[in-house]
Amino acid sequence: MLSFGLVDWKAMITRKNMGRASPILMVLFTFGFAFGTYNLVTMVIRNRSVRNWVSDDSNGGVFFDPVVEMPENVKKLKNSKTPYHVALTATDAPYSKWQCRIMYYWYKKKKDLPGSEMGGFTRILHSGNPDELMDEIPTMVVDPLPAGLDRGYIVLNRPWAFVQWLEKAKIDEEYILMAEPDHIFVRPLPNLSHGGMPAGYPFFYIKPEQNEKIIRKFYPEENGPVTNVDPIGNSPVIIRKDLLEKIAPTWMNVSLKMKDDPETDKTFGWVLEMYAYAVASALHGVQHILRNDFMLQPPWDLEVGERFIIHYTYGCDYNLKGELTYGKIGEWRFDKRSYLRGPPPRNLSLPPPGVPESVATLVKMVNEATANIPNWETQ
Ligand SMILES: *[C@@H]1O[C@H](CO)[C@@H](O)[C@H](O)[C@H]1NC(C)=O
Ligand SMILES: *[C@@H]1O[C@H](CO)[C@@H](O)[C@H](O)[C@H]1NC(C)=O
Ligand SMILES: CC(=O)N[C@H]1CO[C@H](CO)[C@@H](O)[C@@H]1O
Repeated sequence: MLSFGLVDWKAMITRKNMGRASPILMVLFTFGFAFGTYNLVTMVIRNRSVRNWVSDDSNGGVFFDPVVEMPENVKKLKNSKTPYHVALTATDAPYSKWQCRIMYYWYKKKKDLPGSEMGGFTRILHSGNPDELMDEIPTMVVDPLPAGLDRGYIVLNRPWAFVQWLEKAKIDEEYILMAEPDHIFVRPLPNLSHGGMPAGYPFFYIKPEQNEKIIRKFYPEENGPVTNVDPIGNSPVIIRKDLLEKIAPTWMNVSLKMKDDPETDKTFGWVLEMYAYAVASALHGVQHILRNDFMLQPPWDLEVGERFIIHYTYGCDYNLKGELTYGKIGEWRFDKRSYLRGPPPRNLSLPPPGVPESVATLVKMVNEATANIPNWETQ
């Protein structure tokens, strides 16, 4: 047991108590294995368990975290949570404001529940000027891109907003969650990242492999296979701050270059800035743990289940029989785009019977927030 000549790490993933046979007090040993471009993994054997230990990334690389349990002393560390800062990029448009207010309401409600590793909260307001919500939501004002640079594609301001915030703000937490106004915390969200490996949500429409020709313009072959580019956007992502500090300026450059290239602009359209983040992180050798349970997207996901965030980007249209009429205005509907100029009214009607639980939960959560936020309809 002591002398692992060749360690089968795959077996370790599934076997938690490999050390049971030998009552060793404490043996530390280190070994490395080549796993693509992954770094060394250091293992700790303590008493009856073989466990993984630290995966540290000082070179911007990616780690693998093969084993399940941790020794007692590390468990204590783990129990002392690793909070992340919630960073919400936003504008001062009415449409952005009401979503931020609901978002922040649910952050406050879930923050201190068991399982949550949420730390502080900042709305990064990238319109350049304070707005009426400064007292309601912790906010830092940053500059928008110089006039004309975003070419009407407002989300190009996001990477620039992160660059400025990371430079200017004093952030207590070591990790950051990049969030968006149309996110509702439906369950307390733990820190899903693992050391140097951030966690992201795989979007079905982000397909680097199917866009190899375009990706290669920004991620040349010498960097590695196109599969290194994750099928994600910048949000939601939980990432270590020092990694985001490296990625954010590249993300900004890549998004501007992509916008400048007509073929890329046309092909990627409104998801261009998501691809830009995926490419920028790959350029820094950072890959993400892909967590399907990070979010749910009504009406496509029918139940909340074990997921953490409701992302209400899609319109929910149903007839009174509870049948989805996607793309066609429903007899009952909830669509954030119905409220471009101001907040939805309080107490929206609940969906008819037969509509999925995810949609009903979304509307109930919107209603709860709007009922409890003072001066809801005046902002
Ligand atoms: C971004 O682009 C500018 C201008 O081309 C360049 O000076 C800068 O070094 C680039 N930064 C990064 C991080 O790529
Ligand atoms: C909300 O609307 C329903 C009808 O859709 C009504 O029965 C209920 O009293 C309203 N609740 C509040 C708090 O206004
Ligand atoms: C619940 C959970 O996975 N928490 C993680 C938060 O971040 C730390 C640091 O990477 C991890 O070790 C925890 O496992």
